[in-house]
Amino acid sequence: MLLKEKLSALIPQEREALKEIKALADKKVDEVKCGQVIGGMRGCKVLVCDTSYLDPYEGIRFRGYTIPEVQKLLPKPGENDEPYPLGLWWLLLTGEIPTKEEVLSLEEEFKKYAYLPQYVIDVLRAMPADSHPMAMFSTAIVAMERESQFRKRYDEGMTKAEMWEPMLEDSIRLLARLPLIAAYIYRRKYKEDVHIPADPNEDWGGNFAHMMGVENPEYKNLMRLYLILHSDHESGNVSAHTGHLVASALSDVYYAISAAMDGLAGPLHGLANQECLKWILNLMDHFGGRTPTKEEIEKYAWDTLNSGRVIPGYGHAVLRKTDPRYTAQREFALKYLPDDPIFKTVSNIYEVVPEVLKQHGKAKNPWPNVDAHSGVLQYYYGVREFDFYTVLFGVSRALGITAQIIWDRALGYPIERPKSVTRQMFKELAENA
Ligand code: CMX
Repeated sequence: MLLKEKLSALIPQEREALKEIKALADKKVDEVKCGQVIGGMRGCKVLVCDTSYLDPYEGIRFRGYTIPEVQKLLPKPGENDEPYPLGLWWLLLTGEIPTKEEVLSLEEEFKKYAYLPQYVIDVLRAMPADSHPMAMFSTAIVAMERESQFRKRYDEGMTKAEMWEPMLEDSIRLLARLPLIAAYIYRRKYKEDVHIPADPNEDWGGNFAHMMGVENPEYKNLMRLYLILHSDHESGNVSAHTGHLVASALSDVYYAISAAMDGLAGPLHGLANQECLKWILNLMDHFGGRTPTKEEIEKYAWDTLNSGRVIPGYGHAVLRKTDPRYTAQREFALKYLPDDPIFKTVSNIYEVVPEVLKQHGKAKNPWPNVDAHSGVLQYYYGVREFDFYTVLFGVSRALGITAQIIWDRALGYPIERPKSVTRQMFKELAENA
């Protein structure tokens, strides 16, 4: 496999490079303030992640490339299409923009594992009809743990240096199936349990759109874009950090990604896309289904804040400007659905809410994040079941987390184990500092 060959060549160099950092073991890299610990470790530099970096004012760079650069440089199925999401996975893993041939080799490798075993279907069907799609998604993933090559090789006594190989194998097998699992959940829950077989001629991203049942080339493009945008956001966010933490105990990819999905399912993280479209549609309903004026949006936003709720899709723990993932989706909307009334509402909200949040004076970042725009695009193409939206996010996020944890094993990072002290000890530490 071309990707494995590339990684086999890269890993020894990167292990050597890590030795230089290990030699600096006693050097200070950060000072941690009391407020940071009590405040969810905000801003503490305690994680290392090479797949992407999130600059507060510039937004995400995947291996140094901005979103517009990635859109321009990664190979595409056709001239006017968005890139292959698996090209991004190659980039995250290797740091290099792949050739089309390299991406197509990965597409072929994925196709070998792109089937849904009957036992996974049975597990999903056994879950009560009102189970949340994210609970179903996470359950299906962990159910497949029995197939882990990593666990098998661990039981056979593989060395630490070999661990990245079965991690890569498991990741490919899992990622190959995620769109099938997600589409199965979608069609079981919302489309009368009628399922659409994979199309062997489609790429990983296009096939996902096809199996969801939206036969529209624009939606396939949207899906490719979506899968790229939501993939990686360095490693401190809840889902990526959970994946890293769980995998640090040498739990395999199935355990790590299932746990990561449980974190993504929280309304302050990935579930915000579901909450956000709900907020927008409630806002429109409140004004008789029409696009509300900016004054009306302002009042509605204040009502939300005054009732003690957050405005979903706005704010971020790291970002301090409009999320470039929001901007990329806005550009897609301007191209394909400029006159859609919900998109117009999203645009008006963008002109009003940052000012409201500034006046409100609490949120450190009044600007929109990725979740403020993703729902309207799905809704436009007919995917209108909000509680499914986080599953779409999850399929994409698994690209980033698997890339991160394959490298965790390649570099032999240890089990994560920070120190906790009692609240009293912590107070004394701060008082005596
Ligand atoms: N609406 C109202 N209040 C907000 C707010 C928003 N959109 N964003 C932040 N605040 C509030 C916080 O709740 C906090 O209030 P308290 O002091 O009463 O607890 C205060 O402003 C300070 O928060 P912060 O330091 O600016 O933000 P945090 O790093 O604590 O939280 C986030 C970041 C994303 C959880 C928060 O902005 C939020 O709840 N946003 C809405 C939900 C959302 O869009 N989440 C998706 C994020 C992207 C993703 O992970 O998918």
